[in-house]
Amino acid sequence: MPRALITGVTGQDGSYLAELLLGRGYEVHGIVRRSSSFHTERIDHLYTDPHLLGDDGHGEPGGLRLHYGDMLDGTALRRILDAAQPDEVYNLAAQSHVRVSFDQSEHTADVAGLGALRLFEAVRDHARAAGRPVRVYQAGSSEMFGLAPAPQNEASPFLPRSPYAVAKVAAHHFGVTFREAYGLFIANGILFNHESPRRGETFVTLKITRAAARIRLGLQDRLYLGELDARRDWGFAGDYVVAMWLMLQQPVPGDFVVATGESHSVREFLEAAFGRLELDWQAHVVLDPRYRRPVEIPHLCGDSTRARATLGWTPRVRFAELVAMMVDHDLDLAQRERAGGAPPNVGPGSRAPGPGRA
Ligand code: NAP
Ligand code: F7E
Repeated sequence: MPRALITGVTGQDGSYLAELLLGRGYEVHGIVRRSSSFHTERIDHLYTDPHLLGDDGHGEPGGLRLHYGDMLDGTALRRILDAAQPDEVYNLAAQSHVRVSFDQSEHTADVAGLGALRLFEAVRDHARAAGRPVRVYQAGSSEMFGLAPAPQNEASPFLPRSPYAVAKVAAHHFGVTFREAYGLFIANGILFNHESPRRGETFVTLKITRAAARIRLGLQDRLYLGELDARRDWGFAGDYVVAMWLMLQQPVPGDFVVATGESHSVREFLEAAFGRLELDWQAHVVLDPRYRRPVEIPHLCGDSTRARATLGWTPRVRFAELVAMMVDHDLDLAQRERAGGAPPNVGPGSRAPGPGRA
């Protein structure tokens, strides 16, 4: 039975990837940060309390197993590698919000940049000590391209425009360096924006679909947003984790752009999402400078020719279907909220803007 370790398993991509790997017969190990409150909603449906299985720590292989750890703690990463003995490691952990990375630049660089280095060093030592190969996926981002003209592919320059993007560029180069210096199998995915009903609430897509659904049901009236003209290449997270897995099944490691090849502005996303609910977004959206970044990236649109040719990967969900999936999910959520009588001031854009609502 193959074993995989996922950092960032509690995030959007971590949950889809864990589902994919469990479905393919992997034993999946995930790293969870200690928190004062539960934050495992995205993977609760995949996890069985070992006590219910009669597991004394030496139970049957398989399933999802969770370990406390943090990308800031190299010792813990090494112990987790020893405990999990993974064949494949997926490094998805990051402070992944671009706007927040301007507020928490050192932390973002530590987790997303140095964190990757800590993990690669730990994998290098673990693989040597265990005497077997370990394949690593590094979650790179289209943000690394920054101002490089669209469409961006593997040959485009990295011109990052945020602390987040700079940290991801560093992680990318750590990966290439460790591949060349030590012969480690490290594949760098360069993924363009990918969304789903499990997206974090402060990313623009889910912020819009959540608000549109609540406005439709009279649970809120306004949605506060920043830049509306920026264009992004939005795909479905469930499709993108397949590309991650395929990268680790190749005979040699490489770097791959993963994208739909279609870009839309935030304005177009608003039109599609509100339009599905027969609402006029212009009657509800209020521009709020606090949601703008100090510098913006105007246009990201990926050319994933290499991934399509080499991995045989292709995105199944296109823009209109993605928007519909998210709006329909959030409408169902809002209907349940209304039925439960939750207070009307709960939801993105209607709460007092705070650090968590960026
Ligand atoms: P996400 O939903 O924000 O999840 C990030 C994960 O990282 C969460 O599990 C989070 O744990 C964990 N994490 C944060 N800080 C950590 C730390 N110090 N130690 C250990 N874990 C930590 O992000 P996502 O959308 O799933 O994206 C997955 C990865 O792909 C990220 O690295 C992101 O930067 C990258 N990426 C995403 C996109 C996209 O469009 N989604 C595109 C390109 C690249 P908590 O639950 O405890 O916060
Ligand atoms: O912003 C604009 C914002 O925060 C998209 C992360 O997964 O994808 C994501 O980064 C656009 C930007 O995603 C609001 O200025 C307007 O132009 O949803 P976002 P992102 O910054 O593209 C990349 C590939 C990653 O790697 C990242 O980890 O929408 N925008 N008004 C807004 N954005 C937010 N969040 N909130 C607003 O109110």
